[in-house]
Amino acid sequence: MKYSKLTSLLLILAILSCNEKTTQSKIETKTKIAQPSLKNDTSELEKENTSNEESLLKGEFKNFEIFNLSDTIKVDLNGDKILDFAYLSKNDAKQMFIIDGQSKITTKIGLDESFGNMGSSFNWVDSWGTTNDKETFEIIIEDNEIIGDGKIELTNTSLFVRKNEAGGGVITFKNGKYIWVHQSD
Ligand SMILES: [Ca+2]
Repeated sequence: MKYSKLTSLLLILAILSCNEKTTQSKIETKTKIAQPSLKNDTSELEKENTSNEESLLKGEFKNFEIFNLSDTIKVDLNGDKILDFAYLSKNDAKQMFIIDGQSKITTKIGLDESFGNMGSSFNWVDSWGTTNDKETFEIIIEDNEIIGDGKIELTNTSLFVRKNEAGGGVITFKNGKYIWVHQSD
């Protein structure tokens, strides 16, 4: 009698422990969650930014080409039919230089008085490129106030610089030097 009670007790304990194991293994089962790929999203975003930039510029230029800030732009800027090289320095100051294709002389851009305080550094520039438009608009600022606007004739292929949603300007070769045409409020 005593023996049989003990057997029953052991049997009950064995069943209980078995049940516990089953529950535990259910909890331990892990579900794998698929990681969404971010790569496609990023390239879509870049595409969107570029097309936004393009559509904004379409309102300002008839003919233009956007370049990367790290690109050297090879185009004749002074009208002598020899390609010149324009680039932005890689350091934080982002200064602009143009190497004349014929004389190989490097000119630092931004020193002419037409640049005001826009030319000492171009680190504010988000995009730049070239335009072949024959004329462009100019916003005339005096003492930080807009006093008018007008049209400026462009005799050569010119560079433009832009800050997102803030405007910028055009750099064009006129009367023997590179000048600034202001296109921002
Ligand atoms: Ca040239």
